[in-house]
Amino acid sequence: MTSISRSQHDFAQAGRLLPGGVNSPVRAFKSVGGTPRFFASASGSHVQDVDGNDYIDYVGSWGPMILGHAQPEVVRAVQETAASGMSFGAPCELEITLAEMVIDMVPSIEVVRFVNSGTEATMSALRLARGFTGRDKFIKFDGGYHGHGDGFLVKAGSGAATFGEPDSAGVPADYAKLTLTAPFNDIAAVERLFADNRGEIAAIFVEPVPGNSGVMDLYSSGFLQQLRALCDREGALLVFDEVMCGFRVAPGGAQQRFGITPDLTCLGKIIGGGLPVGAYGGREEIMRHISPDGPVYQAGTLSGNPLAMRAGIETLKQLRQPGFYEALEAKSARLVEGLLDGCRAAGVPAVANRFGSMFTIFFTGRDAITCGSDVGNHCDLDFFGRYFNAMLDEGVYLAPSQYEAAFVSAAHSDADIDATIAAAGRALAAAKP
Ligand code: KE4
Repeated sequence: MTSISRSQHDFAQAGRLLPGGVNSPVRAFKSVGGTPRFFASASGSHVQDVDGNDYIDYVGSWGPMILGHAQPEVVRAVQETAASGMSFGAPCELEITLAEMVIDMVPSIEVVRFVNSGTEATMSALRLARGFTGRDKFIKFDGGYHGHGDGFLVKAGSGAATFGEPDSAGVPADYAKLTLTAPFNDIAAVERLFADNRGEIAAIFVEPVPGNSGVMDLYSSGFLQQLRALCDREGALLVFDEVMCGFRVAPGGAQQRFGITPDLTCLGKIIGGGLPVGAYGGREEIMRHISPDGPVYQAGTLSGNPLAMRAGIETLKQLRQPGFYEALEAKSARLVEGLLDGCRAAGVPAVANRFGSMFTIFFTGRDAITCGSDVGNHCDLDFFGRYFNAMLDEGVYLAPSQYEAAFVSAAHSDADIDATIAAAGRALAAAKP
């Protein structure tokens, strides 16, 4: 066991200053136990904590660091841009450049608006969908996460066909009622919601590759295609929340990989290359409803700032290099197969869901994990917690929850993959009761 005394000291100090000692809840390790590591530095596929311990990183800041940490060209571009001003609060040409790249890469986007986080992107897209359709209700899925906008912090009401109920204190019950929920891959439940709320549903919000119940597959069952057809029939907008899977599972995101065209797309994470950038975009006739073109208001002090725009531009530039995704695919496939082989060798039942370089290993005896409730009902969360901490001790940094995804970056080497597979074998043995 390596020393983590400085992280322990820092966590105690941070706990006196910040709620839970963190600025985002999942970082507090609540579901896995142990002390969150305070990071001091990161480079490529590795991060270093304040006690000098080194880890192979599969969180990548929850997705943005697809190139690897401190990627030299991105760092140089940010340094250069910062020297000419961090934020203007006025238009700059870098916004045009990044917009052109996003519109060129993401098939359904004709017009785009930059914001500062995935949450801002989804909450703005929801307001836009309501403003464009004149309808107030919308559908999301149990286990889908779209940031912390009030309308999204809602769980299924008692009985799938009733209204949503707040999933957080502070969300008014009357507002949560406008959020309808259904299980992943259950098209009959979605049909029922439309039947019971005819003409009142503005949109369906879905992560086309969900990553917040662990990675889920909504494509193989035809579910995504059925949602598209339902929205066409009912006059609702199909909104792809590609904050996590955008630029991750393909250059044009899940919509390009699956050949399904949403009406609106939400982006974040990778688009900022590690700096705060979110975006939402779609068909011109919809996006022209956004102020100052139209009546739907949305604004932001730091939206489009030159620093964040330049980090995004340099990141997307590198994603577009020939062979980038093919190399990621090969590495990710080898890693996941090696991890599953290790589980079989250790007699630990497990399955994996993977799309490109985002994946989740579920510790379960089921043949497949296909919806959010499967994770709570059929995965061994205690085992995951022991495995997670054993992997930390082995120098491998995973997301501290079975409900999250792991990410492979362009910087992960063959040696990293081999070391991770070997470490997992030892961690599985350590985690067994
Ligand atoms: P942010 O506001 O955190 O930039 O984005 C919210 C968001 C929206 N949509 C999807 C599909 C997302 O995955 C996210 C944020 N993802 C989480 C990871 N599960 C961020 C990590 C955190 O909350 O600390």
